[in-house]
Amino acid sequence: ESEALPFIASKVSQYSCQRKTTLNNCNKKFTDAFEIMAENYEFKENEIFSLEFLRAASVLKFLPFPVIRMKDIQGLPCMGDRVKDVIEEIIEEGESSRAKEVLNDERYKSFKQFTSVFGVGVKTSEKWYRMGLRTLEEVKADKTLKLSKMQKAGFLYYEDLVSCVSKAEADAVSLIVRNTVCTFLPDALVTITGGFRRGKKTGHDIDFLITNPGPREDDELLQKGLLLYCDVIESTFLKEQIPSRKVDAMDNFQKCFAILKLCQPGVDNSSYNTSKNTDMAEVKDWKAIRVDLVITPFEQYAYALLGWTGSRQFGRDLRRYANHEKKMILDNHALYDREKRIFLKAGSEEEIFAHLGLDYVEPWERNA
Ligand code: TTP
Ligand code: MN
Ligand code: MN
Ligand code: MN
Repeated sequence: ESEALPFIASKVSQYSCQRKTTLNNCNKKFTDAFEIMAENYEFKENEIFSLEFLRAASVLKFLPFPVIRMKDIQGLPCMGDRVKDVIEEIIEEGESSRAKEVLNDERYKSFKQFTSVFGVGVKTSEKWYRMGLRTLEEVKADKTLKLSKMQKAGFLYYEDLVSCVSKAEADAVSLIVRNTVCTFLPDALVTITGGFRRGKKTGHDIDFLITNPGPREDDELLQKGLLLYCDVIESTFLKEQIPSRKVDAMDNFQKCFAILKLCQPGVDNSSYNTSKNTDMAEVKDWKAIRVDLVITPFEQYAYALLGWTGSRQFGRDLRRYANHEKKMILDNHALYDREKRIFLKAGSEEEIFAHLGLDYVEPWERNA
């Protein structure tokens, strides 16, 4: 079927859940700069400015043509003055001096390094930066620092974890997770979510959603011997709990931010064998891989699937749309109608979009 409608800028919704955003981004030059700006504001805990650039990036990712003059963005939503300044500079100079300044900024560079470690967020980075630490080498050398269990694992497997996860590795891990889950719960449903479900070819981790139809017997599922590191967070969800209205709502599922040991001599691990390991007798034939495992009750599966598929921006806009346009509250567990004061049940993502009065958006069109 052909959907070649003429493009009308003023008809573009400000909500990415009303747009179809594939991975074909013809404005990468702009969106890369916006994402650097947004990240810098995130490091400064300026959520408003950060979201402004993330929303603008999301709009340009959706545009079916590359922006070449200012006229091209006329009428588009989310194009504030700060955003326009960056666009104008890139059109005129080929690059943004503001984004370049950020990339050369000492604080940004340190935060970028610190947050690349599993278990280190903005708060920890801030603490280390205030102590005068600037590089990961300096952090590692500082024996007075008390690292969390998660951060210790992050440093231990650092090289593996910063290298991207490939689709082939995701498929291999998927087999392992499925087989293991199956020995505990033969009827369980295991689904890859996150970036890989949206069609991405690489990721920083692999996200899994696990649900078991019927009675709940999944309590011991996450203690299963194949994990190098596993921090199990017990479910804190209370029945009939009103969804959270926060922009970046965390959920209360039992989950596990894990590191899995993928033993696979077939997988390309040339990067390990080239460096310092060459003269050692043993060649590393495994790779540490970040895996998020989320266990959901069967009734909440559709909501969890929608939330964990992302993208992050798509999820933010779904919740913002529900809240501001429909007087409903959406999170990874449920959808609550504030006016009718009822929970809206859903057995599939399609039903959730229908509850919200939205056209269905396929996972590969949620790369907002
Ligand atoms: P991520 O795994 O962080 O992101 P991604 O899979 O889109 O991309 P990457 O390749 O970098 O891994 O998160 C996946 C989705 O899960 C994201 O849309 C946000 C959602 N999520 C929650 O809903 N709750 C949580 O607690 C976390 C950590 C993520
Ligand atoms: Mn992911
Ligand atoms: Mn990520
Ligand atoms: Mn994840």
